[in-house]
Amino acid sequence: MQKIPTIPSSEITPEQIYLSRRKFMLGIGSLALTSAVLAACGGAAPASPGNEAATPAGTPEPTPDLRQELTSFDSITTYNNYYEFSTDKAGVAPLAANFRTRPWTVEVGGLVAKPTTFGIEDLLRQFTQEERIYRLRCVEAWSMVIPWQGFSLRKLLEAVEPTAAAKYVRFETLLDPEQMPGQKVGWYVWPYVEGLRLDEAMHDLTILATGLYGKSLLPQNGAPLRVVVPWKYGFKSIKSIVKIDLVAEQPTSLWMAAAPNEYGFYANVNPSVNHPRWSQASERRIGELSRRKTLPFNGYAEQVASLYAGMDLRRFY
Ligand SMILES: Nc1nc2c(c(=O)[nH]1)N[C@H]1C(S)=C(S)[C@@H](COP(=O)(O)O)O[C@H]1N2
Ligand SMILES: [Mo]
Repeated sequence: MQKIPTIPSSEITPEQIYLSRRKFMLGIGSLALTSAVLAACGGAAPASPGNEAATPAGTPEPTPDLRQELTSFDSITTYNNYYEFSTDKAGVAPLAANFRTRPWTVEVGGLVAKPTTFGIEDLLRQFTQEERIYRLRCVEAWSMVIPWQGFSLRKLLEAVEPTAAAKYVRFETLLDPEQMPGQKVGWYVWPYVEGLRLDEAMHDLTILATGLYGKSLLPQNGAPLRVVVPWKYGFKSIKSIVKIDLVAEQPTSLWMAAAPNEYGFYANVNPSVNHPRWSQASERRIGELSRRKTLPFNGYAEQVASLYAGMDLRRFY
């Protein structure tokens, strides 16, 4: 009898499992998934297997399909910036391995009509989880392409009904030095804080991520819930969030407090505004040999440039 060659399950990568499941979902016509990919790819129909009919002949070239550029699961989960655990990228995952992500609550309040504390299970149940494949560009000039799952931050904010006085959103990471040894180091003002202008927070590209590559987030990537703002430097995408407040004044982030001349509030990816200590014109894509040119707004200019119309982006960096 002929032996059918099979791949031992230990050799199947998370990427292969993710891609085969995704193909299946496209086959059955998952609407949420398809529209999420459209949003993440700039509005043009992606050329994906089983979906060729979506691009009729004669229409302009579709936006490059980021699915072709996915960074490996291994790199995404072992090369991390998460100063609460370590300033050494390879040291984060081992130190975060036993981080407790259940039970977990997120308190959403401030200038809202309906302040609410959500359990993480409520968020997963109440808001449809979509796939979003985004570039991530760190201010340190390296980048990745990550297939997140999550939901638009806008949906959560709408649920609590911001008042007319709300102009900004302020986010806070868990404060727990027993679990997060980096918080015992006095260089930074803990907890990690980040902020967005309300219209940035309400933009469809801004998500709360709960997973990547079809699996729940691992602690090193900000489990159980983190922000992802793909057109801004990675430090804006705050991890392991416990508090979200609608506020009237521009919040001061951890990085603004630490080095105000180096890290501004906006932090939009901008190849023509250099960091005081290095160029931002190009980047090292993790897993690739040659450098790539950095794109204005990290490749999302078409969707977000209008948010900054009339602003001097050299001054508001
Ligand atoms: N709470 C918290 N969030 C954080 C950070 C951090 O140190 N603490 N690092 C930021 C930086 S600099 C980057 S580049 C991204 C990295 O996300 P990743 O490790 O999931 O790729 O997380 C951001 N969010
Ligand atoms: Mo970063």
